[in-house]
Amino acid sequence: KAQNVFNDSYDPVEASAKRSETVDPLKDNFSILFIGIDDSDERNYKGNSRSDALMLATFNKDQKSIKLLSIPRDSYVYVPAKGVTTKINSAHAAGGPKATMDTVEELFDIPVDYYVRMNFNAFIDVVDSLDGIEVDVPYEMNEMDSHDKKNAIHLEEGLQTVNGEEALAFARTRKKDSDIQRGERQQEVLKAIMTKATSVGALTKYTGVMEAVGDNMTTNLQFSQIKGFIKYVTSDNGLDLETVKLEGQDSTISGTYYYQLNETSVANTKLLLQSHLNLGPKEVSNQ
Ligand code: C30
Repeated sequence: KAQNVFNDSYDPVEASAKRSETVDPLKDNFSILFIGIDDSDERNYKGNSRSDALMLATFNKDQKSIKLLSIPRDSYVYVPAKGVTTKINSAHAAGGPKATMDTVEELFDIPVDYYVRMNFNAFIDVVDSLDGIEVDVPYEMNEMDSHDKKNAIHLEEGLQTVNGEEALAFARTRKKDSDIQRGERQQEVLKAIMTKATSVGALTKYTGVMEAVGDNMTTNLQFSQIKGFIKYVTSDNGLDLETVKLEGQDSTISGTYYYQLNETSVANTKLLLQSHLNLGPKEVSNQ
């Protein structure tokens, strides 16, 4: 393993097969897959956790822009590590971040260069070390906390700064609407984290954040790369981040619930992401 401030967190994976040259997040366009897993100290699924929050961010260096796509956890897709079409969140249980990255690469035919994976505990630590994030709570809610204690978190409707536990409840709740709206809330959360992390003065907090998360977070990004690209995606006007949505519909196959992605929406998203990464035929190796 390379020398890194993350210590426990740094986990290099094989470079994407869809890249012919090494990517440098300080110079090139690149992508990061954010993986939130349904694991905590209490649950401790020991590697069999599922990726219940899955978001793909693409970064374009010339525009200094970010596109953030939420991929519904029940999406019915081909999972190469299992060799079958099934729920996307099972890829993580089958083969961790690498299997999840491979699945997303297959779905959109783009390279997934990096991942950041965290469980409930790391997520709370990140939000708390940023002194909370601002979100718009759509309705009053009573939700469980990270220890699965029922009704432990109460949030009023409206725009507010929430702490780590509250942000987790906001990112997990779905009973009053659906997993799709939950995915939109997760995009809002990640955008709020990035906004706060790129705000003036936040850089000094990073070391603390990274020490706090320990092995509750794993990533193949180096600390210096995170610090560097956060600066490079931020312009004087702040963060240019557009959220992207995948269309689909509820579907039951052999008695199991899936989210059937709309083919046109997948095709359009593929083109959007490929063009945002400025991929020519040369960079996409297996076409
Ligand atoms: C690198 C940069 C740019 C910056 C540095 C800062 C960093 C490192 C930022 C990264 C931030 C990341 C990685 C964010 C990840 C994305 C987010 C937003 C993650 C959210 C939190 C997280 C870690 C995981 C969330 C997982 C989710 C969405 C759900 C798991 C329901 C069951 C059966 C019931 C159960 C019920 C609820 C809440 N639960 O939670 O409870 O397992 O949800 O829907 O599976 O369960 O249904 O009926 O038993 O009680 O209703 P869950 P479920």
